Amino acid sequence: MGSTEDLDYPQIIVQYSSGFLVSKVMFTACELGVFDLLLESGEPLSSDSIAACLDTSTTGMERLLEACVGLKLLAVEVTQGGALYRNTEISNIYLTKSSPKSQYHMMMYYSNTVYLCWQHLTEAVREGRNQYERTFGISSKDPFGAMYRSEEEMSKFMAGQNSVWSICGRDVLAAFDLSSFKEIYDLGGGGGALARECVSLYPNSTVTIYDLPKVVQVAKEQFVSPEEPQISFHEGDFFNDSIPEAELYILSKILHDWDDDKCKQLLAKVYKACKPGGGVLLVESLLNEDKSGPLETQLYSMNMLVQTEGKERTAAEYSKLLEAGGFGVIQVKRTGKLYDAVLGRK
Ligand code: ASE
Repeated sequence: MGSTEDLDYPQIIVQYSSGFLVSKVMFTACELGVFDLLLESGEPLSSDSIAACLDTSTTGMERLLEACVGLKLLAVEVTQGGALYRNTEISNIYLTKSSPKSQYHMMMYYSNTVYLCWQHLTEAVREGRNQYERTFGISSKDPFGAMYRSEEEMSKFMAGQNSVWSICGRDVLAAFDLSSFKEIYDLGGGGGALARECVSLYPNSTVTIYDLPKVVQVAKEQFVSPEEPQISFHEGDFFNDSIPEAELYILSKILHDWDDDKCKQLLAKVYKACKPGGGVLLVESLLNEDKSGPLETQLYSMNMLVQTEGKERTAAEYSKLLEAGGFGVIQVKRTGKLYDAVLGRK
């Protein structure tokens, strides 16, 4: 590692310049099914046999595998017959499709949607708004109309969002003792992975996923089985339709999609619907109060610029929004992972 004082060889500039190359190598290996093949094969494979199984060029596959070794996503063993590749533990757990903690669908969403929007980051900064029109030729007036422009796109987004809860869901739900809340609504709960974590952690709770009718339809078809009796659905648009009474409302990665006015409007509506003694749980990635980090959250905030009408916020900013909506006794818990929890009480 070059120190920050080493101005003759600026290590961090070199590293940052190739950051997107790193992402693309990982996305491509996922998309081609390299990690799935190596998991299924149960033994190390040569680049030629991987290329043959996955129907790619040998020269391209060899280079992809070498780069994955450099990234520690694969391990190589050089034998007399040539190089043999196998998954590392981390790729077995997180990059294979079938693993319970798989981040595969998030990778695919980043690679095929987020990455395309980021081509127009410069314009997003100049204009201060999302880049759906430039990227996909569709109106960006309604960001979720654009994000859900086809059932396939919507399903990919839902699968991607679901995958993060397999690594962060427990922590955000255990940040506060929510066991006194029996009737819970997950507003914008999408594919239901957070709802599933919630009923597993709080066996006496029921969670209703409140989302747009077309989202609920796909959630029922692809993500939540009728054999999960503690999870049910409510079709609606939380800005324009009524919100039923409940004890706890979860707003997970919802406020970061919207500007302050829309957030206040939604929180006031949730406050009205909420039972006395009830509350609202915000699940968001919190910026430091001086906005000096965490880097991941700063980058997510840039992504909100490119894809939505929102931004990532500090705990104080979320507290202000909650207070404007009517909520009091606001508590903040940082989890040390990607997503944190803020609880407001009525
Ligand atoms: C949203 C979350 C995401 C809206 C659009 C999004 C994510 C990607 N695109 O509510 C997940 C968080 N990841 C990033 C890069 O922001």
